[in-house]
Amino acid sequence: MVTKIRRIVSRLPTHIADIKENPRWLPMFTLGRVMLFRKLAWRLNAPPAQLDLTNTLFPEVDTEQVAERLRRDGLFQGFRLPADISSEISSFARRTPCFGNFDRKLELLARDHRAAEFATGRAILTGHFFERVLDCEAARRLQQDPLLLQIAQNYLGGEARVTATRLWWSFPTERASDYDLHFASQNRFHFDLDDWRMIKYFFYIEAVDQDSGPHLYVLGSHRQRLLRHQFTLLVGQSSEDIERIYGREAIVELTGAQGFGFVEDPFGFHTGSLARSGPRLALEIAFGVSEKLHRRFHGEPVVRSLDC
Ligand SMILES: O=C(O)CCC(=O)C(=O)O
Repeated sequence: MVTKIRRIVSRLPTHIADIKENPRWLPMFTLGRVMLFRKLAWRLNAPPAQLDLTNTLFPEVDTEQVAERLRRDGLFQGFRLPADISSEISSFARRTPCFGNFDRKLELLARDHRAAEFATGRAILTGHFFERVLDCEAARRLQQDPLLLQIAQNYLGGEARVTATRLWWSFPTERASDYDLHFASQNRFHFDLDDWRMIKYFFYIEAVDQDSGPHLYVLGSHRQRLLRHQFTLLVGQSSEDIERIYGREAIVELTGAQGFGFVEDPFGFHTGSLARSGPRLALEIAFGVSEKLHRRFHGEPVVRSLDC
C-alpha cells in the first residue's frame, strides 16, 4: 500500500505539468479509465479520409483487416519494414548517443552501456533518443507513412494524428529494482492513459527473441475491464492478477526478426520485459485524437519537480 501511494505521489508533478500544458487532459485522465466514458468518446469519431497509399512502405498490408483485428483483439502483428529502412535506423542508433533511464544528464552510446552502469553505479534499463530520432530520415519516413495513418483513421476516426515517436534501447541489466522496472515499463503490466482513443505501432529495428525484452500484450483486454481496474488510481496491475483474469493463453509474447512490426490499442494491458541476453532496439509511433503533449512526444514519461 505504501509503495502504491509513493508511486501515485511521485507521478503528481507529471500530471500537473500535463494539465498545465493542456487542461483538456484532466477529464481524459480522470474519466478515461472508465469503460462507460470511453465508449462515449468512441462515438464522437469523424469518418476516416481515403488517403493516397501509393508511397507506403507496406503495400501488402490490408488496412481494413488490421482495423478489424484491433477491434477484436486490440493487436495486429505482421508488419515488415524494408531491410534498408531498419538498417538505416539501426546504424543511426548505434552511432548516436542516447539518454539512459530518461535522464538527459546521462548520455551514452549503446556500446558503452556496461561501462556507464559501472561508472554511475546504477542500473540503466533504457536509452532514449528523444527528439534526436527525427535526425534519422528513415524514422521520419516511417512516421509519415500514409498506410499507418490510414489504419489509425479507420480505427480511431478521422481525427487521428501522430502523437508520439520514440526510438529507444532496452538494455540487459542485473541490477533492476522494482522502481526501475515500473519506470521503464518492463515486467509490469499496465494500460496507457494518454488519450481517449489511441494506437501504438512498434517496430523491432533489430531481431527480438524471448531473451531480448519482448513486448507482451493481453488480447481483448482493451474492451473488457473489471470494475476495480476501472475505478483505480493506478494503471499498473500485477502479472498474477492479469493471468487470473484474462488467462495465460490471452498473453501474447511478441518476438520477431529485424523489421518485424505490430500495432496495438494500448488501453489493453501490455508491458515490455527486461532484456536478459542482449539489448532491444524499438521504434514506437503513436496515433491519438487529442492535441499532443510536447514532453511525451518523444517518450519522456515524467517530470521530476513541480516547477515545470
Ligand atoms: O518496452 C515495451 O515494449 C513497452 C512499452 C510500453 O509499455 C508503452 O509504450 O506503453
